[in-house]
Amino acid sequence: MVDSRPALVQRDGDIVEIDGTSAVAFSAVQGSYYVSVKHRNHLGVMTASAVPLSVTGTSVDFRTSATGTYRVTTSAINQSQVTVAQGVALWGGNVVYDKSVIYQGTTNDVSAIANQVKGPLNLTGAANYILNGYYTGDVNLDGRTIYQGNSNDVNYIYLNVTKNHPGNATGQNFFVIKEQLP
Ligand SMILES: [Ca+2]
Ligand SMILES: [Ca+2]
Repeated sequence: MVDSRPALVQRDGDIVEIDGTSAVAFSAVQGSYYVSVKHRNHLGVMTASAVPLSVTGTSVDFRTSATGTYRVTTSAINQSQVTVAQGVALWGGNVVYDKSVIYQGTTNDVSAIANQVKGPLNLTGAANYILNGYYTGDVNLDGRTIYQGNSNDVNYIYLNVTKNHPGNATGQNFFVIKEQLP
């Protein structure tokens, strides 16, 4: 890694400096680089080839499959992004930040949501308690971590693992979605 920056994802998908408006700037010398983005509870993604970066600014659009992305192998189990209605997106549901989205099995991301919801603010330990705030269990980024009930965050993990991944044709609960970074 040559350089990295903390940045802010805006609601429309733009990634900007943490001042909320400026383009993300790096201090590395002008040249061509692989560009990757990582997120606190999504799987990271990287361009398949080096992108020329200069002071004039370069747009890298990870929302379109036309932007080639790196995959460990071309096997169906290695998918760098999920196909969504708007194009392609980062795989959501990496609540336990370990480069994998897991619905069922060891180090699954679902139990982590339960643990966060059943934390000290939830005095009765209710499974349908709505935990407001900035937590990795908030998979859909609506400001609420929900384990059970309407708009729960677990369902996104379930759908990504069992329905949305081309490498899991039989819809197995224990399929592991792996981050596609070198
Ligand atoms: Ca994980
Ligand atoms: Ca949520």
